[in-house]
Amino acid sequence: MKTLIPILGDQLSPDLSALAGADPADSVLLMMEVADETGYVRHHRKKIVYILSAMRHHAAALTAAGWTVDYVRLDDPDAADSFTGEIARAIARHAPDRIVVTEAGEWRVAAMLDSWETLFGLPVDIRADTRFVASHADFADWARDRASLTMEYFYRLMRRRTDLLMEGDKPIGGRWNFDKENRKPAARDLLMPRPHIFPPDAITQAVIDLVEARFADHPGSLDGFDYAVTAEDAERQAAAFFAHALPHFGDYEDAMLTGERFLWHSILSPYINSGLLDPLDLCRRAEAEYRAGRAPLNSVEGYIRQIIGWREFMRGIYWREGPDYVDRNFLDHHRPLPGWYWTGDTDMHCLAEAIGQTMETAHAHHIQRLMVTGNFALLIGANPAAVHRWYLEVYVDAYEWVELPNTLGMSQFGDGGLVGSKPYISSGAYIDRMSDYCRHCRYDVKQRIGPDACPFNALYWDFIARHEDRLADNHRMAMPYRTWAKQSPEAQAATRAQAAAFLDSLDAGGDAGY
Ligand code: FAD
Ligand code: DLZ
Ligand code: SF4
Repeated sequence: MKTLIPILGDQLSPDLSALAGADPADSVLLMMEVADETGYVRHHRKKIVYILSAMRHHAAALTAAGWTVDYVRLDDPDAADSFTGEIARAIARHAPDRIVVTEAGEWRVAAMLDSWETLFGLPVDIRADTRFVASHADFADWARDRASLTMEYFYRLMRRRTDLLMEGDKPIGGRWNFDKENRKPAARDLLMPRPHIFPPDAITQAVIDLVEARFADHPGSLDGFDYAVTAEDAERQAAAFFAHALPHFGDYEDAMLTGERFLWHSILSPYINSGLLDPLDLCRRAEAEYRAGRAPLNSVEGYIRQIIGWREFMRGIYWREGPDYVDRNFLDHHRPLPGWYWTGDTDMHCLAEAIGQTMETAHAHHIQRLMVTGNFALLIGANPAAVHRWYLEVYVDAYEWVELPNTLGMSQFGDGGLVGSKPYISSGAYIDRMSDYCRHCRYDVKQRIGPDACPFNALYWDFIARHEDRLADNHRMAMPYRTWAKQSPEAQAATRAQAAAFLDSLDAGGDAGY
């Protein structure tokens, strides 16, 4: 029976479920570069280069392994614009008896896969994506009848299921979570780990040329592309992470430093999300580092929690909440993002750093995403759908299933507390504690009022005051509401006037309006 096996751009794994049991002699693997995928948002140009180059390298690896791969390039003159259009063309070329495909990573593409059986009159076997620990049904079972969905409890289930960092039924070290130990600011250190640099080979260079010619209107620099685009190179970065960065991963997970883009992070998310690396394998290797005494428990537990906890939890939320999750806007926020979110051209040093590096590299680490760009967007009342589109555009690791719950849920509180139990907001004091940004900034983080005051300060209290109706009952917000209530009416009015002037200036196109 001749089988057509489409492999989507985030399915670059040798042990993909669609390939299980397939006979290379009787199967055609179809990989498609299509305009719908490169254009459904204005992806950062490095993100497009990474995905298309990784796809081309993966096709070569599959061919070398004995598969027949039919690869459609974006500049193929007969190319269709969509996955469905390419399937129609491939059916005409290969006359398959059936299609076998691994389920898509997002609602938009899942709907396409669901339409193929009727559209083409062929059996279509859509298989579960076995690269995740929890299936959709597992998450639904866990979530059913719970009053609230707390990641920590889901994480414990994942620990038990994978047996990671377990001693029988008990967590190693007597606790499930060592996050309290993981909030240290970092000092600059000449021995800090540096991620590997993978200069473009001929395949990547051809993609860079293509992207330069076709995507001039997309954001992001193409200069200095140095991501891994093969499983072997991604593995080199993983090995470097375990050897040099994992031991301090926990301590400095939330730290930020001017000019230091990577700190002790793994920089593996693009490779995990597109399939070049296996997340569970990485977790087992992290555990082995702990058991061999080469990495402390707070680091290893923290790393494993991000993957089998947060990553799996976000996917569960995405599929459970449905395609209209994207429309939620609990706080009724409607402001557009300032234009400088695409340039980093602002006097606020923390934002200039996070956005500048994002435009240059298509990467920023978690706390920059959450407590700098996300925090600011939330404080100014940016439309969560617009914030979501920005994150989906600019990060090399961004696919809707993981980006949307992180952005709309965790960062923008758009779901009213499903992912996070309170809004992730802070004044400048948090950024000052966790970074050296404020020392390099033209604003004074200690001031709330006046021309030199850090904008985060007045915006923070203005947010608190603005949302009293919606948030005052949240017991995790009790402290800021008590503190706000203790301030004199004059102080409150001055703070709100300061915030209003800033927001007016933002709406007028500036970043500070004093
Ligand atoms: P590390 O700090 O080394 O963490 C280890 C791994 O844990 C990561 O590689 C990643 O696979 C996983 N991880 C960590 N935190 C999360 C999380 N919150 N959700 C899911 N996985 C997590 N991550 C994405 O992979 N794609 C996204 O589109 C994405 N969008 C985000 C948007 C916002 C607003 C926020 C706050 C976070 C987002 N994240 C996203 C999560 C996180 O920021 C990135 O996974 C991380 O920065 C990737 O860098 P790293 O590989 O060096 O991670
Ligand atoms: C993100 C992306 C881009 C930019 N381009 C392609 C592409 O040309 N071909 C492809 O197969 N996949 C691409 N992708 C990734 C897909 O959007 C991803 O596989 C879906 O989001 C999965 O649901
Ligand atoms: Fe950011 Fe305020 Fe610090 Fe400047 S002073 S870096 S704006 S937090």
